[in-house]
Amino acid sequence: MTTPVNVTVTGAAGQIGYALLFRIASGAMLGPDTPVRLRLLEIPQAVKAAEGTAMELDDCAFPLLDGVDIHDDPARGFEGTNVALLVGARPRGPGMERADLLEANGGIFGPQGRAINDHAADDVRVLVVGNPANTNALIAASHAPDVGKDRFTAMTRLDHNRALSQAAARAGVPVSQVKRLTIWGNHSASQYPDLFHAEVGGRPGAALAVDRAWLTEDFVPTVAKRGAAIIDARGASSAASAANAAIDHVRDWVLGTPEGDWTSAGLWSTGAYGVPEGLVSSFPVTSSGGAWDVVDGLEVDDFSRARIDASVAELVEEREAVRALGLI
Ligand code: NAX
Repeated sequence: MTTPVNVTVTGAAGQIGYALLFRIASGAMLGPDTPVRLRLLEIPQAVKAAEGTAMELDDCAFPLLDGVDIHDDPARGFEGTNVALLVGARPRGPGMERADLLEANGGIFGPQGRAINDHAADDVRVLVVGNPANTNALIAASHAPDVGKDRFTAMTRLDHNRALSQAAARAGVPVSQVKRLTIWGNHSASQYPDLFHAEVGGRPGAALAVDRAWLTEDFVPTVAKRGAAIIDARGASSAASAANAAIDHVRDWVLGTPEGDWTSAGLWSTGAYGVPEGLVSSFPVTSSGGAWDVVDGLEVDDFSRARIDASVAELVEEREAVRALGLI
């Protein structure tokens, strides 16, 4: 049997963790030939609940699952980690200011970045799911000076999948016929889902975008505010769809994106499309050979430019705020 891949999941006892772990252990993330060893990282109060989840993992008798360890110490939780899914985060409580939220999360993602730097495997790949995901990824990467910045990513795949589904419904085609959509910017309400380079049911996405009222009053806000709509309907935030998006993100990163298509991921900017260097922003991306590449050469018209710039401006503001708090 090949050596198992070490996968660390933080916030493993939470609702996304519960939707994620069983799929990783079944082989949905790294493929049917790759055994996995799971490391669940939780806060001490949630370790017992994580133990319950580990018992259920045992009870599934997954042939690919080499073992499950539970930790409340990041140094141990990231020991030898090849894939780190940073899901656990501090939610915004009642009356909490944005600076308090950023500070609380800095207290989580700074030490986790440091622990990844010191203890993870050389080929570590990090996906930050916990919100504010882009800025949490920036904080973690900033505390891991020995790890390449391209190893830290933030999840915008759920937004991407939501946009695929909305575009397919509008055009009346199966979701598999929507390609080359892009989420730009921040995983927040300011994100910009871009149809202009997409192909929808064999036709240019621009043909759908011709209906500007639909584009600006329906498509863009429906995708950007979908998280709130789910909370409204379900009484709880997206969990299974978020776990599914995390699986999609890591699978594509490791195994590659399909020929002729691309996806979206929050990456450390090297300045592409005018996004300032050192922000973790969502881009159109392909993956091959285990590395992401930003799709280059796309023409960005004034309509898209204004929306990308607005979301990037929010990321700049978040970076300034965490800088002022001494978190990066
Ligand atoms: P839950 O509150 O159900 O679970 C969070 C878990 O994290 C808890 O078990 C908690 O004990 C644990 N945790 C807290 N601090 C920790 C630490 N320092 N180390 C390890 N574990 C820690 O939240 P859940 O619904 O699972 O959501 C998790 C995060 O995903 C939230 O920040 C949420 O906002 C974010 N989301 C991000 C999405 C994205 O597209 N990027 C979409 C879904 C989701 O909203």
